[in-house]
Amino acid sequence: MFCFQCQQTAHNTGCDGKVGVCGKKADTAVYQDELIGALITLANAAENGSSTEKTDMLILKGLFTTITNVNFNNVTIKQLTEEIHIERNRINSQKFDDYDMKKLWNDHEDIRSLKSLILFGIKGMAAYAYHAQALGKTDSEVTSFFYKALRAIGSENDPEKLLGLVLETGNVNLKCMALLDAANTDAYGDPVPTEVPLTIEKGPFIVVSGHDLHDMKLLLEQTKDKGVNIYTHSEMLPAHGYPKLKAYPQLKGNFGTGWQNQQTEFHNIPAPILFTTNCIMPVRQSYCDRVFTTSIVSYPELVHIGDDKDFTPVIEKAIECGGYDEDREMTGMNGGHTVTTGFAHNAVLSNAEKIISLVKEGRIKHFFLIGGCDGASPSRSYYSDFARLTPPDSLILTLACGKYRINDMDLGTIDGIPRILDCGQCNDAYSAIKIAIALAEAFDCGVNDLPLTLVLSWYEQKAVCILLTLLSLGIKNIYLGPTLPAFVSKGVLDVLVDKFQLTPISTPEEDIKKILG
Ligand code: SF4
Ligand code: SF3
Repeated sequence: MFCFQCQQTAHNTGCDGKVGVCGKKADTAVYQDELIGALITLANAAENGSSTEKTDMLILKGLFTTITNVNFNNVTIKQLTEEIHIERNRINSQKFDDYDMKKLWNDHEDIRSLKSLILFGIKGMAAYAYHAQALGKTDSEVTSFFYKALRAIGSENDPEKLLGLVLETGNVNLKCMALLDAANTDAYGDPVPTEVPLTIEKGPFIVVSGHDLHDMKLLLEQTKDKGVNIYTHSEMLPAHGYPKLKAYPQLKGNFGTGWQNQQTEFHNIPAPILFTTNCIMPVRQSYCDRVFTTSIVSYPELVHIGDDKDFTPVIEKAIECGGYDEDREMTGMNGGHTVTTGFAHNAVLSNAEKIISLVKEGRIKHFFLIGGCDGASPSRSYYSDFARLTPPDSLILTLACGKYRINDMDLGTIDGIPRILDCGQCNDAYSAIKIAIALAEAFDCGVNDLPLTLVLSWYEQKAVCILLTLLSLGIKNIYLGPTLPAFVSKGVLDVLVDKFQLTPISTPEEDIKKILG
């Protein structure tokens, strides 16, 4: 096998043994490559063929399936590849051979690097497009870009053109995140600041992980008056901020911390867990009978909730497990008992005037965005240490699952505004961007002239598309860690450093000193 698409890749060069660091087996990696190869050919076949919404959907599903920690199931991966072949033959009667991904992995390292940025970027974007589609929103520019990018991965070899496509991936992803933002807020309202308990109340409950708010809504509807409580996990935490989800009294709080801690955190809880997207880790024997998957997530031998979204097996399992006998107090990674969320663009910008005057009065001197993906690497303590070192006259925006390193810290308030503001899921980077642009407009300067520093942690491919979005907006001096992507070659890194001053993190002390001068 060969795979180097995520941050924890072996030796920071690539997983090439019998099993990847994430637990993906060699044969699964091969089937995933074959799936992507089939998608590239499908995109080619669509060029002079008659693609339909079904073709578009297969592209989204195919890309999403190969994101890290989404699908470990050879059977469903092979089924999807077969569906793609059938679709290809349906839309174009010409004979095609699947693209061989080994060509890409063995290509010149700069070409491989640029194409990897595009491929991993569109994988992340496909997940966002899929969630938007679940709520009935599509965008033809976003849809057609998947085809264009896949074709380029198969055949474009001009580094300049590929670099242009790398930035275009970021640009189109901004539209895709805007689409998902519109889908989520149209369906469930604009998030409002919300304090979320970490205590698990006694009685049956279900833990819901992943990003899909539509699945969350359907489960809330199906657990109405059933005496089963719902707790968010990982990237589902921001669900608490949405008025139409918040309205369900059984949505009680959040369970657990970063996704990388799930194997210990799920080990003995008396409740089932539902995965709606990444990040599912290899499921241990001690809790495998309690894990359910839905939509694109797939894991051998687990019960999968199909497209009918009948969550009865999960609800029944919750009742069977029974939950705790007494309320169980839990804490976050820093010992806190609650976390807050819901500071998306609407909530923050409704306080814009106050924030602007606090800046003018010198009471807010700097903004940080500390966020992104979490992960197991011990060096990720950088992000919590960094947050602790930020001065009391600074505000911290955070987002995605990396926030679990900091979101239960009590860093105080500035004139009533909490110093840590959770914008939401990784796709809510859209909110952070909107906030930054609004601040730049208020101060009549560019985003790069604001006293704002982005300190990002990355793990999987959604982080890749978000990074590309930030670069496509011309945002400079981003601090990136815990390591630089293995798929960024020396030559491509030089370009990114030169053009955007992309900076690898060093130590929190040194970086803070450098940032605040
Ligand atoms: Fe390795 Fe990451 Fe690929 Fe898993 S997804 S095989 S950990 S590079
Ligand atoms: Fe997290 Fe997996 Fe990336 Fe949506 S859930 S950010 S790592």
